[in-house]
Amino acid sequence: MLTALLDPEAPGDAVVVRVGEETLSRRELVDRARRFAAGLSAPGPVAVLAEPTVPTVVAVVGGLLAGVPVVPVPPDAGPREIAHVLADSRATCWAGPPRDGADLPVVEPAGAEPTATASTAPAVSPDAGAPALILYTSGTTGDPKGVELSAASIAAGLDALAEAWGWTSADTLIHGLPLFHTHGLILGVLGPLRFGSPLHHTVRPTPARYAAARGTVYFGVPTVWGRVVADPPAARALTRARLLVSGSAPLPASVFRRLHALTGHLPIERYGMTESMITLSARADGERRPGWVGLPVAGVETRIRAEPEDGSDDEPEARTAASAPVAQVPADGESIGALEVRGPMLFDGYLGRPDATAEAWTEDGWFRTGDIAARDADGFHRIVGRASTDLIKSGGYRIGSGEIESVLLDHPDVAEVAVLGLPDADLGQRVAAFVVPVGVPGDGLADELTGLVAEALSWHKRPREVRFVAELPRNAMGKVQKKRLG
Ligand code: MCA
Ligand code: AMP
Repeated sequence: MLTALLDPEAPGDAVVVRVGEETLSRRELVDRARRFAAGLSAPGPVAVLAEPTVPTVVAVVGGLLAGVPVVPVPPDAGPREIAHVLADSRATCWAGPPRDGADLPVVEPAGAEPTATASTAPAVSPDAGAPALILYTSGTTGDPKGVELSAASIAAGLDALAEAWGWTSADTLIHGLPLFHTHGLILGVLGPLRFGSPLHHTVRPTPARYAAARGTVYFGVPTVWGRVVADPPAARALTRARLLVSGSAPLPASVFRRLHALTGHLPIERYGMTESMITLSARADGERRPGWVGLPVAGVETRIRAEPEDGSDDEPEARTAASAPVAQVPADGESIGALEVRGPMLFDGYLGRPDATAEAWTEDGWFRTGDIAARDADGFHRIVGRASTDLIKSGGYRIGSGEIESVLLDHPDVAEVAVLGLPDADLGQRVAAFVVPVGVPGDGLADELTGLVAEALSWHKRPREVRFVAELPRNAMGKVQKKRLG
């Protein structure tokens, strides 16, 4: 499985991965990953606590080498989220420091020094049909779902980006993004390993660390770029880069322009999803336009379905039979509709959720992104927003309002709750909880509710704002109308 992504036989003493102050040559990485793989005792998925460290990189590459699915676990996840991810993925072992909710045999991290008993062969027989990665991502309701990505999809997705961005072994990649998502892990770690371009992970994506790191390609979510332009000396240090790449959420046009003014670079914007990897991007050798996410990358096709204007809050649903022609909006850059994509980098399905998997695809084989978009005559795409208010993007993290609501409803002082994303200058959207309390809310209730979510789910999913309201606005059918809150 690993060989489909990167060649473990490729020699090399040069540093290929640096995380914080710790470095690894290609030879050391492959050696440690092999020893990690040899320490796996069961063929099931390996859960990796995805702290931004060298052992995380070793464990991910080791799992891929063994051919078992790798399940990255957010390091800030609470016991409830960890328990869900481990049970849902049927992970059979745990790599990383102990955590509440992770009651599995621990695979010892492969250290720098080989042990006398170390074998170079993986101890388990890989399941050829198994996914390479299972990434947990939020939906509009319920617990996060496991997105199954094969090595072939990952390789196709990465190669398409290399083509669009001219990404080669001559590049050094800099970023400090989390290692449990597509952006930081697949693009940000597997990408450089596949292309032989050194990676310097800065542990946190701060302007000062980006400025201090010496690279040619920099990755960031819009929050990171917003913080960079708020620190002009740090921004100016990036003048030496070849490409500044933004994704995971909309980059405000003001940040785009400021970045250009401070660094001389027009940022590359690209669009993707956990389920699809990156499907749209500006090109290194092409136009870069503020507010637009570019062209389909190699192998990708898009269509923008005209949607009936029914004012629905829901994700688009199957409204057209396979045989009926799909009405698309005109490619005039203004008309908007539901973005659907197809291409070789798409996921295989949601683990154990055939219902959700089937719903994600049209009957004629296109993936429904759930995003509303427009396209112009040159094929450039603009993302207008999500069809549903129940998926929030905060700091580039995808957060489902349903999972937060269900945690808050467990609190005895909460009668009703509606969670949504409110516009936020730093995070794009901030998670806000509108709570109908039972009786008069106590002084500490807002902090208590915030802490409850941070502890049960993840720190990054906690509401940044809790507002107490007498009632929630509802339509005639009794459905909460979130668009009227805020
Ligand atoms: C952090 N802090 C904590 C904890 N975690 N405190 C207590 N308990 C915790 N568990 C503290 C930090 O130390 C810091 O404190 C403060 O909280 C804020 O931390 P900061 O890192 O600045 O976080 P933030 O402001 O909340 O977040 C901004 C961010 C973050 C760093 C940009 O949102 C981020 O990493 N986003 C990336 C998301 C991403 O990669 N998405 C990709 C999805 P102090 O300030 O005192 O030090 S994949 C995807 O979307 C697709 C495919 C695509 O298109 O890419
Ligand atoms: P995730 O699964 O966490 O990768 O989140 C995917 C969602 O992030 C997409 O469905 C979009 O709503 C949003 N997204 C990703 N990249 C962009 C971008 N460049 N511009 C606007 N939205 C984006």
